[in-house]
Amino acid sequence: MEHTADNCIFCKIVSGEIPAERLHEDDKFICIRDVRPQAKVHLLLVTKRHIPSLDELYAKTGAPGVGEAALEVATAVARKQGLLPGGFRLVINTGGHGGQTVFHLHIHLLGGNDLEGTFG
Ligand code: DGP
Repeated sequence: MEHTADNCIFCKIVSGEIPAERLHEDDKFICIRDVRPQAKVHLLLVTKRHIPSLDELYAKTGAPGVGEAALEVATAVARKQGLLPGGFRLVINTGGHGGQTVFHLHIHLLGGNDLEGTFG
């Protein structure tokens, strides 16, 4: 199936068509809870724009500053959610081999427990 903004679950969450608690919102991102948490705290920082993947961000879309802003916002959210100074992990699955299942750019923010020994 082609991954377009029309059939994108995260676009529907961004637009409000599907309701979700927003732990953060700014002009570029929303932050929501992952429905299948893999850590005590498992959040998703989701771009407001429909950018299908990290590859698309840099190769095609031309959305300047999104990558840099994402790291800054993710760190600020982690701090606000009490994940510091304990620590946290950011993961961006990219493409099928990378384990990406939702083709709308998002960063997994994991923390709240010791993640040593787990990856992704
Ligand atoms: P990835 O495999 O990196 O594409 O991660 C997609 C994540 O999105 C996965 O951990 C489950 C989560 N997810 C899928 N559908 C929904 C949804 O409708 N709402 C929320 N909050 N999370 C979702």
